[in-house]
Amino acid sequence: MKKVITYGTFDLIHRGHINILRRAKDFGDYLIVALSTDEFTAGKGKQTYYTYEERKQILEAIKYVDEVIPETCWEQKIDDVVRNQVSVFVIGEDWRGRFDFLAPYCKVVYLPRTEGISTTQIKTELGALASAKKKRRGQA
Ligand code: C2G
Repeated sequence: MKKVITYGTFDLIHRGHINILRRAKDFGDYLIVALSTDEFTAGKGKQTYYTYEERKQILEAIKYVDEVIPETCWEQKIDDVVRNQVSVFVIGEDWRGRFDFLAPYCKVVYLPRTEGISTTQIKTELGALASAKKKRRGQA
């Protein structure tokens, strides 16, 4: 069994996430997603909409995902790769070069991001929608 691993926050799942999960799975036949815990995400300066448990439940419902494990720190990747006998590490090219230290342990792949979509963009646009609605109510 050829195992693949990827890491991320995966908040407010969108087509960019689905694209990288599908393409990561194509490198093997078992995909592990190391999902950033709420604490680790806060350390990345991000505030998630969904909790770790909610984000885990959503990921586990995606057909490309075989297993979800917690990402609690930056230093766990080599251990994750070795312990799970992972063949391929996949992540978006916004991280290009950052994880080359994994090369002695597994293939390291940086994939193009999906343009035009991000969790930040979704939050911003939903916020604008909510404000516009509130304003209309105030004028009604
Ligand atoms: N992604 C993508 N296209 C987008 C948005 C995200 O391909 N439009 C990819 C990212 O490149 C990443 C994955 O989706 O590979 C998850 O993205 P995030 O949830 O933003 O994760 P990130 O904050 O990059 O965390 O240790 C690594 C970190 O945990 C990665």
